[in-house]
Amino acid sequence: MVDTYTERAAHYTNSVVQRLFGIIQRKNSNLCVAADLTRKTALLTLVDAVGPYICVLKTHIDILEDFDQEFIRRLQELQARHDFLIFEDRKFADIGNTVKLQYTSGIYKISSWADITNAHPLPGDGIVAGLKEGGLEKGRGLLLLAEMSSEGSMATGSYTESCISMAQRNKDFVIGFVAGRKVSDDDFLVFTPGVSLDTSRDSFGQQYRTPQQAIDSGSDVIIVGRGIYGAEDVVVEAKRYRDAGWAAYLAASLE
Ligand code: 5BU
Repeated sequence: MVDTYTERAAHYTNSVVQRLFGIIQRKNSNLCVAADLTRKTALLTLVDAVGPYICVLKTHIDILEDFDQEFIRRLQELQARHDFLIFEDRKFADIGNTVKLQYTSGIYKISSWADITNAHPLPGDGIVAGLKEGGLEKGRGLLLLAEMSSEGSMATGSYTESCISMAQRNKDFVIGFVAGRKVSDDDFLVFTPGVSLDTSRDSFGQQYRTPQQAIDSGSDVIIVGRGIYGAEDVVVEAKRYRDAGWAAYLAASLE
C-alpha cells in the first residue's frame, strides 16, 4: 500500500508541494500535460481545453516562436481559472552563477512565473545553490533529473545515487526528481515523462510506459505530451489519461 497524496502532504514544508497536493486532491488528477507547441495561440487554446484535467502544465518556453510577456499574462489567467502549477522543463545544466541568470533574467524570466523548474545534477551542488537564490524566496521548487526516459540515458547507477544525495542536502528547495520510478525512500516527488497508452517508442529513442506502469513504479505525477496534444480530440485524451492515472493511484493506495 502506498501513502495517499493527503498523507504525503503532511511530510513536506515547501509551499509548492503543499499547493500541488491540494490541486491533485481537488481535481483527482496526477496528470501533467507537456504542452510542446510552438505558437502561443495554439498553446493557450490547448491549455484552456486540458486545464480542467491536469494538476501541472509543463512548458518548454524556448520553443515558442512568438513569445512575449502578454503570453505569460494570459497563461497566468488560465492558471487561475483552471487551478494547476506551471513546470518549465528548462533542464538547467551550468554553473550556479550562470543558471541563476538564466533562471531570473533574459527574455523569459522563468523564476517569475514557473512554480517548478528542473536541473541536471551534473555540475554539482552549485547548480542548486544558484537556482535557489533565484527561486526560494519566490516560493518555487526544483526537480533534479535523476533519470531520463530516452534510450541510452547516462543518468543511471551511481549518477542517479549522487543525484539523490544532492537532493537530500538541499531539501528546502529540491522537491523531487524527474525519474521513471521511486528512486529514494525520502519524501521526494517523482515526475515521470515517457508515458503513453498507445505507443511504446518514438523515432528518437523516447521510451513509453503506461500510466499504470509509471504509478506502480512509484511515480507521483505522470507527464504526457504527444499522447494528448497530438490527438484529434485533446479533451477526450486528457480525460482518458487523467482517469488512467487516477485509477492506477487509487488501486496502488488500496493494495
Ligand atoms: P512526449 O510527447 O510525451 O514524448 O513528451 C515528453 C515530454 O517530456 C517532452 O516535453 C520532453 O522534453 C519531456 N521529457 C522526456 O520526455 N524525458 C525526460 O527524461 C525528461 C523530459 Br527529463
